[in-house]
Amino acid sequence: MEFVLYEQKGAVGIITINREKALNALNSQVLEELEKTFDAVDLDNVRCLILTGAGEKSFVAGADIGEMSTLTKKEAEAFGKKGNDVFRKIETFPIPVIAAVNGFALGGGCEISMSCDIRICSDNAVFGQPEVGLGITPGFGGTQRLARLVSPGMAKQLIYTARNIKAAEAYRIGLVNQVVSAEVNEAGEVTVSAKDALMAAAEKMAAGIAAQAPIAVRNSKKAINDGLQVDMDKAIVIEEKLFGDCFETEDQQAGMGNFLEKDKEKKLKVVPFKNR
Ligand code: DAK
Repeated sequence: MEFVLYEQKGAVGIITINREKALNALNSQVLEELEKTFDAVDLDNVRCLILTGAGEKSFVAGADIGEMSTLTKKEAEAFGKKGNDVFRKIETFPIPVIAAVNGFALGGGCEISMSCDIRICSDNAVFGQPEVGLGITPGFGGTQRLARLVSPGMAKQLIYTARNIKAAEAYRIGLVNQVVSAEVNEAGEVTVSAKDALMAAAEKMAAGIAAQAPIAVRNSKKAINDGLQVDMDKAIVIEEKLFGDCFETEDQQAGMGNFLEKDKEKKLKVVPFKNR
C-alpha cells in the first residue's frame, strides 16, 4: 500500500498513516487503504492495535482540503460516507485500538482519534475541529464523538470557535488519557524523541491489554460501546449477556483457576482467539 503501513509485534498490530508530506491528511486513497488494512488484521492472534501517523509533526492534519475543495454535494456525501464507514469500523472493531497522536490531530485527524478506544499523545500534539472556519461542519462524527467524550458544552466551544488546543488542555478536558514527553538527559539533550517515547508508551499499554483474557477484553469493549447508546436498564442487560458469555471459556477457567491456585503470575496462555 502507498499510504498505510502495517506491522505486527507479537499480539500488537501497529497501523501507520504514511503520507508525511501532506501531514498525513486523509484523502480517498488513505481511507480505502485504511479500510483494507483493518479488514486484513489477523484477529486470531492480534489483541490490540495502535493507530499513528508517520513522522514527528503530525498524526493526521485532517481530511485532504485539496481533494475536498472541488467536491460536488453528491461527491462530498460519498466522501463523508467513506470516512464514516472506516471510522465506525475502527470504533466497533472487535479488539481495542489505541490512537498514538504524534502532533497535529485536526478536523478528520481529531475525529479518527476519537473513533479509537483510547488516545495518548506526545506533548507537541495539537487537537482541534477547525471546520467551521472552512465553511463546513465536522463531517466524520466530530459533533457526536467530541460531545460524548468531553462534554456538550466543551465540544460546542471547541467546534464553534474552531480553536486548537495543546496536549495539556486535551488532557485536562479528558480528550486524551496520557501525555508523553521526550526523554532528556542531565545535559538537556534529547535521548528519546517525543515520537519514540509515545510509541513506547502506546506499545506498553497495548501489551498490557494483550496480556489480558481476549474474550473478556472484547466483551468489555462491546459492553461499553453498546451500553452507551441505550438507557441504563437496557445497558445493564447488555452487560449481563456479555458477562455471561465469558463463562465456560478457557480464559475464564484459567483466569479464575490462577487466582484460586495462588499463581502470582496469573498469566493466561497465549492461545489463538479462534481456539478459545
Ligand atoms: N489537507 C491537505 N493537505 C494538507 C493538510 C490538509 N488537511 N494539512 C496540511 N497539508 C499539507 C500542506 O498543504 C503542505 O503541503 P505542501 O504545500 O508542502 O505541498 C504540507 O501539508 C505541510 O503543511 P504546512 O506547510 O501548512 O505546514 P505548517 O507547519 O505551516 O502548518 C498546519 C501545519 C497543520 C497548521 C497546517 O498545515 C494546517 O492548518 N492544515 C490544515 C488543517 C485543517 O484545517 N484540517 C482540517 C481539515 S477539515 C466530510 C467529512 C469530514 C471532513 C470534511 C467533510 N464530509 C462528510 C463530506 C473533514 C474535514 C476536515 O478535516
